[in-house]
Amino acid sequence: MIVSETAEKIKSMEIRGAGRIARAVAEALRDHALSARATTSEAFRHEMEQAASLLLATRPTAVSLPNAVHIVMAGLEKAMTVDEARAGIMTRADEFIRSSQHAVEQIAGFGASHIRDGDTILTHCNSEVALGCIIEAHRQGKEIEVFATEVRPRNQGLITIRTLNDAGITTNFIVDSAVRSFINDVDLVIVGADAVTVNGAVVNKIGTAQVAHSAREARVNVIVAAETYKFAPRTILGELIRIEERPGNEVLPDEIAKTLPHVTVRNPAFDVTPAEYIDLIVTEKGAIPPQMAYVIIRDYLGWGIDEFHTTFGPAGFNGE
Ligand code: RUB
Repeated sequence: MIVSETAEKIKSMEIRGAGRIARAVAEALRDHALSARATTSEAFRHEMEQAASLLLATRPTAVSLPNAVHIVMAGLEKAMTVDEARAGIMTRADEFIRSSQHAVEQIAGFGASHIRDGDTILTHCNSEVALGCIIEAHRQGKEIEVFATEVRPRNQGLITIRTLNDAGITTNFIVDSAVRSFINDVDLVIVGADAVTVNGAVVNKIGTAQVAHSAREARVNVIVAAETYKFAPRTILGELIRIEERPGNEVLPDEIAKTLPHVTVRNPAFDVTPAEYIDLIVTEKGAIPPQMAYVIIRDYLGWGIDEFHTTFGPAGFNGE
């Protein structure tokens, strides 16, 4: 798919969910490298950087996006010729896509082992990795039941209940504000992540923090399923994750909004759940307490602070 098409689909949320966004970006950069006409390595690099910038400008919160760009663009390092640069990008993109898919499978296995026979699980939004854990537990023969939220305003819960239904899992569909009413029937909350910061806070779909807060109060464990490339290296430098605020008409139709001149609709797409509300983050490298997020950034993303400055300049690679 061409880069502008992928960028448009990410913006419009036709491609959504942090993992899918990351793989789509890697694929777009690979296809762009394949079709680039540049005849010098400088021109090739310039073309690739322009493509990367377009992709980076689509949605600001899921750190999987700049991380995927960073990982794939590292294929330009040490390349002397256009052919070497092209091969570098394509190899890195293919590797990223393969390892991302593998990570989803590994997390499903690790996550399922935290689900007991007879458990009732609550999930919020539509996370491929969180659902992977639930479906794997069901596949292992555990009797489980799920509560899935609606996820206003974009209703990602509809995708979740379709997936759970197709897997044959007994599911209760509830409005977001019913979480507190049902939390005492729940044994475990499992959600995904768009970003994990160095202090173990998890950025995920708006409402996740309320879910985690209810769970905390009811002594229900909260597990976050997240691939290591959803950890945010630049938070080590003090950078904050930018929370996307989407158009108000996703919440209130324009024709109603225009009759209410004193009302402003606020529509943040994500919120931040503090580390103390999270019991475990399950990654493809194993489960960690959220307080160990730094170790994942250091050991598995393997990015030193110097690299932020040398590869993408002091402003960083996320286009901010
Ligand atoms: C999706 C969302 C998901 C995470 C993790 O938000 O918040 O929980 O991205 O998903 P949106 P996954 O619908 O706005 O993109 O586990 O699939 O990567």
